[in-house]
Amino acid sequence: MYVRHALVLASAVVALTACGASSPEPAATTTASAAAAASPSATAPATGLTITDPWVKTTEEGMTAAFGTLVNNTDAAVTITSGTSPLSPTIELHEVVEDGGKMVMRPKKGGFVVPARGTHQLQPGGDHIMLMGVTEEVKPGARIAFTLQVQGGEPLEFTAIGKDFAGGEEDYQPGHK
Ligand SMILES: [Cu+2]
Repeated sequence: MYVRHALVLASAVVALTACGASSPEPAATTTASAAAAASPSATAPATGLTITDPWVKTTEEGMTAAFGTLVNNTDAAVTITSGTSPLSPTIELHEVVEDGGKMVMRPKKGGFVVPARGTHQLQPGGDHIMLMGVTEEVKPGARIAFTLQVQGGEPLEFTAIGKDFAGGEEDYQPGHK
């Protein structure tokens, strides 16, 4: 299970680096960090903000979420205030918090803050980009465009890859069970 998970992530990075290649090469010899460093398509030079391994949980319709690791290469904190994607007319920046003994998700006040020279994880069970009204099925390997608005900086544009996330339904949207 772990091995398969790692391979899927590595394939996503290769797909980004290849910039449109229809069939990603096996990624066994490519480390995630090396691929990310060589991936200008995921970089917003004006802010020095990048995202590594961006992915979207596969779904037929309705709600899903996007994840990845935001990386701030500058000496100042960067705040992401909103996001857009052709996949969903409504997108929110969510966090998962404990409320009365159960975990619920809600819009994150102030957005996502990526510390100077630091990272901010978007992952199942934690902060995530919430797609509220998915308009078409997301299949494994799908390429979904996103734009994140950055306070006082250029938007970050990237392509997230559709990925199955088995057994994580309750973790990823705990408030909707
Ligand atoms: Cu959510």
